[in-house]
Amino acid sequence: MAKIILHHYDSSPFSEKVRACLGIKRLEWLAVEQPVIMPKPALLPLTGGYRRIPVMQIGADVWLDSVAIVAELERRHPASTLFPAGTGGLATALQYWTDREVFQAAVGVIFGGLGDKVDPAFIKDREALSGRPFDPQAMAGAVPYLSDQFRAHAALLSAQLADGRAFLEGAAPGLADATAYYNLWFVRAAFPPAAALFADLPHLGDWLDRVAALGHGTRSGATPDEALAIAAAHAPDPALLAASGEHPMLGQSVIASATDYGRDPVAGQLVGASAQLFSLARQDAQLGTIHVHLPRIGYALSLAG
Ligand SMILES: N[C@@H](CCC(=O)N[C@@H](CS)C(=O)NCC(=O)O)C(=O)O
Repeated sequence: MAKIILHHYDSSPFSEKVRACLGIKRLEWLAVEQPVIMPKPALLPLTGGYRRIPVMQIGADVWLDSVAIVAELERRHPASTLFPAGTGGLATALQYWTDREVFQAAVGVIFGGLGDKVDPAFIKDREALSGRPFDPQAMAGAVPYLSDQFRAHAALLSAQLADGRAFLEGAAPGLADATAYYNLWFVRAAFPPAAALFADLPHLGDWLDRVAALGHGTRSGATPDEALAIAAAHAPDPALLAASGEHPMLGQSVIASATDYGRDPVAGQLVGASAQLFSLARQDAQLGTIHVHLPRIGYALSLAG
C-alpha cells in the first residue's frame, strides 16, 4: 500500500496540526521538505498550482489543506480517533477558529514582534501569497491589540482545561487539541518572547507539554523527486473519490481556488463531491492522472473557460 507522504516544512504551523494528528494516531509517514517561499517546482506538479503547505500525497492522490488531510487520516485510520468525545463536526468546525482568527493574531504577534528582522524575500513572497502588503514594521503598531486578542483566545483553552482534564475533550487527545495547540507552538517557536502572553494561564503549560509529548508518529524522509516518482508510478485510487452527492458541475472542467489567500487556481475535472470534499482529476505531462482532494469550505469552484 502506498505510504502517507506529507509535503511540509518544519516551521509550518498548519503542518504542525497535521503532525500532531499523525502523533495521536501513531502513524508511519514520509516527510518531504518543501521550500518556505516560491518557487516550489516539486510541489506544483502534484497540486496543479496550489502552493500552500501542508499537502498530503498517497500514491497519485493528493489532499490540499490541513482540514482535508486530517479528515482523510481519520477516515483511513479510525483507531486512536481524532474525535474521542464523538464531536467530529464540532472539532472539525473548531479549525475555522484556529486556522483563521487565532492564526491571524499569531502572525501579527510574531512578525510584528520580529519587525525589521524578517527576511525581505519572505516579505515579498507573503505579499504575493496574500495579495496585500505584508509589512512587519507596520504590524508592530498592531501588536498590543493582537497580543490582547491572542491571550483572550488562549484563555478559552485554559478555561476548558480548568476541571483538570488532560486534554480539551477529556482524557484522550484529539483534533481539538492538535488544532488548538499549533498556534501556541508557532508563537513559542517563531518569537519566544511572545510566549509570555499565555505562560501564566492556568493549566495551559502542562497541556502544551502533554500535546507535544504525543509526538509526530514515526517519521522518515523522502526527497521531492522520490515523491514525484511515486505519483508517476501510481494511478489514483477511485475508492478515494469524494462520495458523489449531487453537484451541478460534476463531470465538468472546473477551477478551484481558496477564498482566503494563496488563491492560485487548480484546474481539473470535477469527479467527486461530498458534503465536505471536492475531488478533481487532473492530467500532468510527467505524472499522468492525479486526483486532487480539497475541502468545500473555504474553496470556490467555477466552470473552466
Ligand atoms: N487553510 C490552509 C492554510 C495553509 C497555510 O496557510 N499554510 C502556510 C504555511 S503553515 C503557507 O502555505 N504559507 C505559504 C507557503 O508556505 O508557501 C490549511 O489549513 O492547510
